[in-house]
Amino acid sequence: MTDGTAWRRAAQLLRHQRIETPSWAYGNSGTRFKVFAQAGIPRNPFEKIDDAAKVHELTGIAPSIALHIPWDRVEDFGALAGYAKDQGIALGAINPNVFQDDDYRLGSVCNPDPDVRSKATDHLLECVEIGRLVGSRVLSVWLADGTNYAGQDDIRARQDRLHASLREVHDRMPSEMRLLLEYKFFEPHFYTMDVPDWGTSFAQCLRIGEHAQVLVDTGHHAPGTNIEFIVAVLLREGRLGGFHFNSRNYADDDLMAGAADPFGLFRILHEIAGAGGLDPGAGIEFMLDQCHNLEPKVPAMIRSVLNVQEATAKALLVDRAALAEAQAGGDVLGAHEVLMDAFNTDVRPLLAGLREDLGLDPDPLAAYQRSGYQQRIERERVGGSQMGWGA
Ligand code: PSV
Ligand code: MN
Repeated sequence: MTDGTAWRRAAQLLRHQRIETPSWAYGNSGTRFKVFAQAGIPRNPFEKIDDAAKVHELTGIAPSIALHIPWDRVEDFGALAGYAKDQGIALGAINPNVFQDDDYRLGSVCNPDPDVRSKATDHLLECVEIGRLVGSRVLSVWLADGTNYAGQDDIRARQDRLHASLREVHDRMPSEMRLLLEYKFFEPHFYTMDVPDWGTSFAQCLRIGEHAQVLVDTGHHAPGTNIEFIVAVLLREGRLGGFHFNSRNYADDDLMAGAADPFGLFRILHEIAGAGGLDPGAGIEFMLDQCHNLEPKVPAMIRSVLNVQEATAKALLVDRAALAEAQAGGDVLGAHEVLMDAFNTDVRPLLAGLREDLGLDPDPLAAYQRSGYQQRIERERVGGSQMGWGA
């Protein structure tokens, strides 16, 4: 049961929610076994922007697209930003890529070879410059660095190298930019990853400087990890920079956010909402990082944005006064029930109403099907080469 006042308060915050979509999710993707090509896939970063703009047009809450460099490299980044603006969106986080070059076999900024470290650091600095050119305030760093065998390299020396590089980058960023350091517990290395977990990222961020924060990719944890606990601690420390939302069944599956475990997504958003992290200006980046291997990309992205929005709406409907009372009284079952009441609320009609208030179609997926956009891109995007993960 939802009382009108609670919903009105929730709706205020939901109007301001912003979810960034990743450029790479619009390209072809697959597994190491097969990439299935789809019709209508973008052939350049401009067409990726068109797709992201469509997602924003229909959802109203996805007004930016993250770039991955060099996958999204163009001659003139100012022109790319101008093009995005004309389509109604902005360019968001800049994701450097220091994992797809032969030089990075033994790592990028943690590589034992100082020349390779310089090359990687230069690329990070180039991404800072691209960010400055396009008006982005986020440098989102994920490193594939690590080792495969005990004794392969010195673990502490690698942490020192990591610090030296990221400190240099941090200190050369414009003051309004933040460096988000993403962690991942495995892959592509299996003995050590240099940033395997939130603790390592947090410790590095503390030493790097005040504009360094942790990025939580929901797919980058061992099964059973309590992600909302990590979120709560980072929020408390003021070092939660943002998210890469996606779903996983096993590991870094990168399925649609909210598909495999909507309750897990809700629990994360409950922690964020409780700490004021949904307030405008809270500075937490809500980004998606996923690939659509079987399903059509644009509607899958719309679905994912809506899934995050639904989880957020439910989190905002938690009766916090009742929860606090139950918690203070040691009422275990009562407290849990307050949370489950919110989770079990069907927020879809409420969100449809919110969209109507904003002048949007109440059902973005149906609107997409009616729009003819899919047919148009399949018709028009012929010739040239389709973009894909890693290109
Ligand atoms: C790595 O698995 C990751 O989550 C990082 O965010 C990358 O930049 C992204 O996926 C794209 O491959
Ligand atoms: Mn990620």
